[in-house]
Amino acid sequence: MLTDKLNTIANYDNLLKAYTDLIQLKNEPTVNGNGIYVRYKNPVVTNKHVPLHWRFDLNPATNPLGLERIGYNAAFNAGALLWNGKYVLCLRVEGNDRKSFFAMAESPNGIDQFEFWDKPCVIPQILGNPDTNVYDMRLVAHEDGWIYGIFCTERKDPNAPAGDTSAAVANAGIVRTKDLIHFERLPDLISNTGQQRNVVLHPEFINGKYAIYTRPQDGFIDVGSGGGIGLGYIDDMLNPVVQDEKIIYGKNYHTVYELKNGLGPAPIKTSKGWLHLAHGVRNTAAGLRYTLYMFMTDLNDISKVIHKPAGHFMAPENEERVGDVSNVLFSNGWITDEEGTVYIYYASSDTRMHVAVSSIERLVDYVCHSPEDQLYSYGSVQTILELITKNENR
Ligand code: M1P
Repeated sequence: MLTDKLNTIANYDNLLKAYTDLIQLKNEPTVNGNGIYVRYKNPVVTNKHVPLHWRFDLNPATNPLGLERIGYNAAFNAGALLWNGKYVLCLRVEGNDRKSFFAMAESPNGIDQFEFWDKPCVIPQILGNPDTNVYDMRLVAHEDGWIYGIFCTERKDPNAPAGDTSAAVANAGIVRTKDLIHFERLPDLISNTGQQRNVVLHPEFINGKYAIYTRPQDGFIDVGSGGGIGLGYIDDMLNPVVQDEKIIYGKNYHTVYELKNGLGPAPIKTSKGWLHLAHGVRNTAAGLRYTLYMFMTDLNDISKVIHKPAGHFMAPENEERVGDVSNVLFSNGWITDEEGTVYIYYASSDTRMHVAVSSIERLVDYVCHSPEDQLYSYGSVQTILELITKNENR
């Protein structure tokens, strides 16, 4: 049979060549007129980057037809860290079985040649309360000396009515590590709200406490009366009770974060303030639309938003618009290096990872000098007229 010929284990040589070619593929910047960032052409990690030894039984005796034994649907929503001189992503890899898990991939330059480490991450389980699904890791090198990983842990809703096999509860799972290989599981976040997603640890102590950004929500998808980006404080990460949780950046009518929002990676400290990247969600006739937006908080009061440019910073473009959950950009990882270059890792449509490159200087300029949303069309026109007048008088 033709299929037998195609699927023999000899086919492995072809697969290996395709895989090696993919890993070695050079990336290149695309042309972008906004001056704020440059997108790179190729996705940096996809499900095709998953190593062959995670997919195939390579023993011809037990896999004479050379069939793929485990399939992978997507690789997206990665946390990021500069680690031992390498650009490391902690990816959400989703198997064909729909379960997500974490796996590290590293690149020598941050823009291409990302290769998965030999094995996926093993996240210890909480006794008697296993995670059904885990995703969206935020990696933070905290000033206490640990690297924390905060991720979403999802479990079936124990109060779901009989026959409802979809209702779930989301909360923040927490691990810490010194080497990105061995993880210590800490208790899940303890907060007053029903559910939490998009929880991020601030990298520095604030008045001797851990500061944590939250996203309280009433339901699994709908934030309901909750929502917004919250900020609270934790005394001890071994007993992570959130105190004084307050919304610092709420959802707002007729903005790109009208329906819900959530913080992306941990903020970057600059001389002007803390730079934040977040996602905002609005509803459309075609479903939810996720875009990325930025804001800045005060160096002396991290609960105070001091700059918030109007609208999205990045929105899905071209192929980015299509995937498992279309019309979505999501980011939970960025890296800044000693030169002040910023590598913004973002996923498109819950399917693949990309990179856009900017600098602290450009991002601070963008956040501090782009006009704010006036929240009505007349106000937008006034903002445009101000710029036109300024240009006429220059
Ligand atoms: O499908 C889009 C995103 O939806 C969720 O994000 P949020 O809680 O802000 O709606 C997450 O499941 C995220 O992983 C996903 O990319």
